[in-house]
Amino acid sequence: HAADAHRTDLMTITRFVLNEQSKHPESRGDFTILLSHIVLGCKFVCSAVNKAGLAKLIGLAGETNVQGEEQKKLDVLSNEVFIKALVSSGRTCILVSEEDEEATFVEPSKRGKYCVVFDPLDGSSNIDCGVSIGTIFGIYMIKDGGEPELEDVLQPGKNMIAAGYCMYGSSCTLVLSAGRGVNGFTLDPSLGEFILTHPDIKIPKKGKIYSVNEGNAKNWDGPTAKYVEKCKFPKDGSAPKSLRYIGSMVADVHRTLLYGGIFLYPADKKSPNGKLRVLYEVFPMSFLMEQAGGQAFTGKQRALDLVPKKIHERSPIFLGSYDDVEEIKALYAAEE
Ligand code: AHM
Ligand code: MG
Repeated sequence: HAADAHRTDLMTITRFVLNEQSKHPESRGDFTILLSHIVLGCKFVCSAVNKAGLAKLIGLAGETNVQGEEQKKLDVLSNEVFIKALVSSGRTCILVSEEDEEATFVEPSKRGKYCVVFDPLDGSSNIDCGVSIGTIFGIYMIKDGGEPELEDVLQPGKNMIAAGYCMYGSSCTLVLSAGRGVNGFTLDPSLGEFILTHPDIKIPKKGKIYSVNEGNAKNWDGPTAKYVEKCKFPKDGSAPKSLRYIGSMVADVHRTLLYGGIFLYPADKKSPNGKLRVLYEVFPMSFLMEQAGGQAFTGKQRALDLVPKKIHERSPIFLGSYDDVEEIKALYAAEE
């Protein structure tokens, strides 16, 4: 009976990815191994995030940890865990992390063919008040042959072979695309396994929510200002949109993916390239949006067509439901 099968025939993320990979005879399980190391990093961060408040209480009670050193900050700790997990997978050659100025080139004996770009703990302003935060990652394949070079990670987002995020929220949710749709998995803490809970996610064609830091409105450009005005005072007889803004990209994008609508971090006079980073924020989320049937636009072009020149480059971004992004594209087209 279907419900029983559901409870006893568990589709873990590893099983899911193995199934997918088995459709490709050339695959040797490398991607599955890489992913299991990313998943390990996510589980570690999830457990650290859940204990963060507690650790502080222990600190206040006057205790120090074993080495007597100060608690490492959660974002620094998360970065170390991901770097070590990725290097030890033996499947990576270049790592780019938001936390590290320079890219990490994996030593030859531990090298594999994948390049991983990631933000180990995004939304750090939300850590101390217990609001959702997340990890974002994107995966490229090294270009043919030769030594790994920075060029290998300065590829347009459309060349990514996979992307995803893990949200540390009321539950721990991992959303992944390897280029054949988007699937969501929820961590079952009693099993320590991510179980498929959101198969084949499709974003609604149009949404009722817009998500932006309106505190920057004074410095917006024309099309962004016009768009947000339209959300609040629609002239076509439709209902105004609701505003939701968490200030954690993973949480804002996750809601947008499931409920529809638009998330924007536009350019403004103070930050002409917006705030979010191309490689490990804009690209992975744009990849997921397109795979779910939505769109991602920079104000000038399709986000995944962008070719980054520097690893920590930023770009404005508008992403979400297909029809909602069409509207902002039309406003930018009208400017030209
Ligand atoms: P961070 O990498 O320093 O955490 O900044 C990225 C975060 C995103 O999660 C979020 O979308 C954005 O910054 C919010 O920025 P703002 O506080 O300017 O609205
Ligand atoms: Mg970030």
